[in-house]
Amino acid sequence: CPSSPKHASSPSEKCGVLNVTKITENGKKVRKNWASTWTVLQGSSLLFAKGQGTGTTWKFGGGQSKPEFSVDLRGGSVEWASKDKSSKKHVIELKTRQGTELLIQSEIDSVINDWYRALCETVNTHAWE
Ligand code: I3S
Repeated sequence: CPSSPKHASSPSEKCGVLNVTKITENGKKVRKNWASTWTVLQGSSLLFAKGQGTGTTWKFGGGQSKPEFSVDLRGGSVEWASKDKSSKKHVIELKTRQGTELLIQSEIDSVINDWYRALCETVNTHAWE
């Protein structure tokens, strides 16, 4: 991540639908399984829920709904994935301190650029405690 200047306007929370696959779990390589995934950045956590569609009224924490998967971004890294990681365009590679690696992708330039900025800012501002 390039060091990101702090802007008063930058979001600490962000959500949207992205294509996501895990590539490594606890340091072990796993098979790619791209899925369109409702993704929420909340503080230093990134939460994922599959199969929630694009509904905007749906929330985490509202009773029954729970994230299917979440990662802690503290101490992690964010970078643009190299070509050998995926043949797709606009892919972000996210590595967590716990040894999980994810690829995050959107066909839409502006969308993935916003996520890149937000994720970088998160790993830059939430140092490992
Ligand atoms: O890195 P890989 O192995 O080329 O990734 C592709 C495969 O995981 C493929 O699935 P199967 O090999 O299980 O059929 C996926 O469908 C592709 O999307 C993966 O490649 P991309 O380049 O799209 O990340």
